[in-house]
Amino acid sequence: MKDKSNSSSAVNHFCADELRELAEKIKQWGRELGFQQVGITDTQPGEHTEHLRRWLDKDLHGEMDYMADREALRADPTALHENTLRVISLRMDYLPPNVETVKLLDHPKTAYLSRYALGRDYHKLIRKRIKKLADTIIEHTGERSQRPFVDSAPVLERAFAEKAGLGWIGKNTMLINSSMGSWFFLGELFTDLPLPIDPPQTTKHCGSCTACLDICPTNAFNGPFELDARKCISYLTIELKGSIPEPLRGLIGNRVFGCDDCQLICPWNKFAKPTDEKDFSPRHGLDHASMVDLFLWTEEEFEEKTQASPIRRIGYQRWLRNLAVGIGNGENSPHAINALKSKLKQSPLVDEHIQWALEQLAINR
Ligand code: B12
Repeated sequence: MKDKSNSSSAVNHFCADELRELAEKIKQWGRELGFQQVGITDTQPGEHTEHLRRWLDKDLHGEMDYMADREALRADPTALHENTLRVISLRMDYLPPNVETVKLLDHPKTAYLSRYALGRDYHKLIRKRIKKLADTIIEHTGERSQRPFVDSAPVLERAFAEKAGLGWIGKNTMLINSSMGSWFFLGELFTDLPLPIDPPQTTKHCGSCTACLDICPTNAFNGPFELDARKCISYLTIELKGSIPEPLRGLIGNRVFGCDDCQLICPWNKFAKPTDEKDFSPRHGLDHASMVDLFLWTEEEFEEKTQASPIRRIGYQRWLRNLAVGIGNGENSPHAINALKSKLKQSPLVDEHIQWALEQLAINR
């Protein structure tokens, strides 16, 4: 079904039936590439640009300047990629089978790393797969104007996923799917193909439930649908470059990289199905590692063991910062105290959090 004119600018030489057939094929190709759900929508993020503007006005994005810098691109996909007529939104589940979750929270010795970060980095995998989908579309339609995106691009991913029918945005701001919960990543393919649009998810199924808002260890939700990222443990352990505000350190518990609490408590996640995507399987025993053992990694070990992992992004100093806080919230033992002392003189940032941890352990003797 080659585009008879074969030039990306002339995008509509397909009749409605051909486009409908193509849309079904694209969803099939997406599933064959490991995406559990594929939806198609237009390029209008609608009310979400106002929600974003209000969120930025309240500085709820903290140090995430990238959320403000490219606000205009987030509001208009055609400004991000010319000729874009449709956003193809794709869901990839990531919860590894047989990993502990709730039981690990606030454990005095064992580290809790958010379940999305136990295996290989999803950005590379998802971008590669969406690129493959784009190439398959070109094989069938001729040259196209298309571009894959995942996470770090200025795209309101959850807004488009909700509009493409993949689920609804819950009170914890996660996209939730009634048959899968929220344990999945999102990605997009911007395309110049005028494909038929799928019906949006218009109903939210949170009802009167506020479990996610109530369970948040740092009380980071100002209310339904509004997260103060500056208080979110995921932000504090991943995005924040400097010192973790002291009043929040004790609330972090053993959550040393990201946080899943507002997902773990969500009743819709009882329907979550484990992924068979090998890349997301835990590596280096990260799903049940002791905080002291992880803290004692040398910089070389950190570099080696976090290769192609989402963890690599925070760097060794922030890794030690997070673990010092976790150990400070944990069990007082000569082993923990010696480990903390062994990493002094790393950097002012790490020293500050080690000193805090030693004080906590002394207090909680
Ligand atoms: C910045 C960011 C963060 C920040 C801020 C989170 C946030 N809520 O904005 C931090 C670092 C805290 C973070 C944490 C996490 N993140 Co994050 N993050 C992003 C990123 C890059 C941008 C999100 C964004 O646009 N925020 C802007 C604000 C304004 O949006 P918002 O808070 O979601 O608010 C929206 C809703 O409230 C919505 N809304 C809907 N209905 C209503 C009704 C009303 C009345 C109102 C007011 C608003 C409203 O309007 C707002 C705009 O859409 C996206 C990738 C992307 N490009 O989209 C990934 C992304 C959202 N993150 C993701 C994940 C997995 C996580 C973590 C689970 C990781 C972890 N385990 O630590 C946590 C979850 C924390 C949480 N509850 O959100 C996934 C989510 C997948 C899913 N199922 O939803 C994404 C999509 C990445 C990906 N490609 O898979 N993240």
